[in-house]
Amino acid sequence: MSNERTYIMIKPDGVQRGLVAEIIARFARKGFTLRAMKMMNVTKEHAEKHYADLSSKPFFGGLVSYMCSGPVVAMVWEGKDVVKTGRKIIGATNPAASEPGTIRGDFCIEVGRNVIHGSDAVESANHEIGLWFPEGVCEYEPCAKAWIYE
Ligand code: DAT
Ligand code: MG
Repeated sequence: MSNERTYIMIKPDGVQRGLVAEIIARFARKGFTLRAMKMMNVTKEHAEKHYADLSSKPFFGGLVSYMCSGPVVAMVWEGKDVVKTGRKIIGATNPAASEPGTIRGDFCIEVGRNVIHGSDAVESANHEIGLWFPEGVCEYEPCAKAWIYE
């Protein structure tokens, strides 16, 4: 299914460190379609909702305040297997274990400053897209589709 969608977010450290263009380029040049993008400050309540499944973790408070420490860039990307492939492009949660060539492997060092979020499953992607883009995404026909998919 080439219209699978995932929620990708450049975290405050990624924005502050000037990685926005680099990260967008990695998804775009792969052939994925950008369906929505906005820069925004995140409220504590919204960050807590996004990471609700981690609320019992000892790092939850630090994670929420990190997510609220500066603007993020929220995006929806679309394409065949984009959830799974997006996670590969991003790399392992802990940058110490992320392979070189992945975003986390190339651009960060610590798990609490790992520059980017990507949905971990199609169901969580749909949930996160609804949470971050209640206004919906941009529907348009990407002109390069026939050059990317056979
Ligand atoms: P991912 O972001 O790879 O989906 P996750 O959903 O397990 O990872 O955790 C969400 C974020 O929480 C992660 O990007 C960074 C932070 N985090 C996870 N495990 C952590 C840990 N052991 N210590 C500190 N922060 C952690
Ligand atoms: Mg996760």
